[in-house]
Amino acid sequence: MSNLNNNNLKLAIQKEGRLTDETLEFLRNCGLEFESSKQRLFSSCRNFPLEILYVRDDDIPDYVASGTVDLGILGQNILYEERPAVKKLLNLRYGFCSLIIAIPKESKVKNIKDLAGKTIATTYPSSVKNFFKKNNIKLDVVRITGSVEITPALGVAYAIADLTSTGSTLALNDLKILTKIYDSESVLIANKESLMNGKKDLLEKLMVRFKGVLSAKNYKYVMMNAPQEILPKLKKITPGLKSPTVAPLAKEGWVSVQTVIKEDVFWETIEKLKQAGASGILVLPIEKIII
Ligand code: PRT
Ligand code: ZN
Repeated sequence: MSNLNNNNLKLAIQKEGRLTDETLEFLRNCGLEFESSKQRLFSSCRNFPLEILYVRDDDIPDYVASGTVDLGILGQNILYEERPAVKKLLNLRYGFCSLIIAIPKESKVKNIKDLAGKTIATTYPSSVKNFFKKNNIKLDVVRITGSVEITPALGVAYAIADLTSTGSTLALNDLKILTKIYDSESVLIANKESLMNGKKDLLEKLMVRFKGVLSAKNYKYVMMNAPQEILPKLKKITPGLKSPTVAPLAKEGWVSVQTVIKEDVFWETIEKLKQAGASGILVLPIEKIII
């Protein structure tokens, strides 16, 4: 790592795993240009003073906490499990999964209380111990590093606590979900010192890019035609981010309106706009929103 420039920001990401592709895509969407290949230990961005280090996800909390790097991207599940002394800056809206407790399909267990005295296998022992402690249930937690889902069939454990996203691994192993411990997604974390010292300005610049791409995901750009007299109604239907741009149309008494709609209320808002009298509605994706 002797080639790293110490004045640059350093970001650790997963070298090869579930979060790698989406993390690289997110960074590129943020306008960062860099080479990435499976052989690399790190790469320098061509257009931003940032070095990207490729490491195992389990090492990211230590690298960030110790200041070896300023920033890291990893699953929130690892933060919940290890509780490193780092600051979470952003949720990145990918890598969604949940830590759940699962039991054999044919099990009669209905409630977590019924697990008292039994054995549960997991890669997340702290999270699991905390969960049962909070619920005042005593049981044995066995730490397993891989293929937790086969432990009930092997007789190693009665139940498991594991991450799941699609649920297909559970189904394949004849397991069913009893309850959820927490939801997780990919997050950006920072070293606490880096937030305060000379790198603060650089970090703020990078955050503008990150937040710009993240907020763009939540909005759509909409263009429509409408009779001028319904403008006040349209403004009420699409409150928010930016006041609408209104331009006259060749057709007498009609205007073109451009505005931004939040993704989570998108379809209901479009319905309301149509009912109010808007027509020719065009929807465009937004690449970035810089506020
Ligand atoms: O080599 P390295 O140590 O870097 O990687 P790793 O093998 O420890 O981690 P990796 O690449 O498997 O996961 C990285 C991160 O992806 C995790 O920390 C989570 O934040 C996130 N993530 C999202 C998941 C899943 N979804 C997921 N489904 N991590 C693991 N799984 C596993 C789960 O453990 C189970 O074995 O996938 C299986 C279940 O998946 P479904 O789709 O069948 O439910
Ligand atoms: Zn790992």
